[in-house]
Amino acid sequence: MALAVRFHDQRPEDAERSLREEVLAGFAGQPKATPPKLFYDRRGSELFERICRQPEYYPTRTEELILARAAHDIADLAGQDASLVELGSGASRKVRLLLEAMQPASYLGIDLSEDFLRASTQRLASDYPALEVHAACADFSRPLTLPDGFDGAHPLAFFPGSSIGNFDPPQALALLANLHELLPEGGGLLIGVDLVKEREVLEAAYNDRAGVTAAFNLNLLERVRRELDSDIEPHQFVHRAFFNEAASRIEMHLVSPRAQEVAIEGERFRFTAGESLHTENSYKYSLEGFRELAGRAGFRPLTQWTDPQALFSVHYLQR
Ligand code: AVI
Repeated sequence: MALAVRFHDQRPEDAERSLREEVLAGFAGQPKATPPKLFYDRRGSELFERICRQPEYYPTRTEELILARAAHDIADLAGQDASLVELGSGASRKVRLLLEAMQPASYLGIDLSEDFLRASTQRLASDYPALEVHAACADFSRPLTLPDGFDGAHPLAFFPGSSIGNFDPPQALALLANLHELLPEGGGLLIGVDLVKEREVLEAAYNDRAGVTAAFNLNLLERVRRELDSDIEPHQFVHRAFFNEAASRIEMHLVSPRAQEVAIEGERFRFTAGESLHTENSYKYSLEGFRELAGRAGFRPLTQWTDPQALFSVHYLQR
């Protein structure tokens, strides 16, 4: 019989700007842009899971392959008494690879989405009855503290999926510095980072043939229509994703092919023909570029693993 999940509420006071505030500010901006976290309502999270299974979207399966091969080396680096702290998720096969190799006594999942966090940690608790499972509802891009028991025993923080890529470089540096602050001396950060590669491979990953990434992008406008008072017509916009080489990032946009005006919560926004709403950046790093960023945040890059085609990387950074 699994122990109950121990729940820690560390939500910041001003928790989240509402969808309404984010959307109104984003559509009023010049250029128009919204933060990628707005993708992830229930439908958006389901579409993201489907993106991860598309043949063109190499990051998920490649990171899994790397972790499957490196799991025992990772367990050795983390040491016998390591605990595991996962930033986000808890639902993936990836964390199970680590739990099985490391056999930690305790696991802590940190996520801002309470429903998701409760469901995923509960599943881990029933699948690993010997594991002490904790869940912290918190925003790990803000300062936070580890619950008792995690600060002493050399925690290994796990931040998979190249989620770091959705932060602009200054924000990515601040996030890494925050994680450095969170970990005690001797703790580690295991982080998945997508790599720069040929444009064709990158662009195909964000323009899958089944149209799942397009549906994921357009779901943002469906959300605006469902959850806010708006006459916006998602089918009047088209998905566009391309590699901006100078900035080393995939950009996702929703383009208005024609001039149009939309109303949201009583405000009107005009799109000229060809104008877009910029919905996401996904930064791609070189191995050296990422190590340098980690070093600036105070980490010591110990080792990193890639797949044979060098599509993706997993870095072990030491506090
Ligand atoms: C979650 N994040 C790392 C994904 C990425 O690749 O930037 C989100 C995504 N956007 C489109 N496809 C996947």
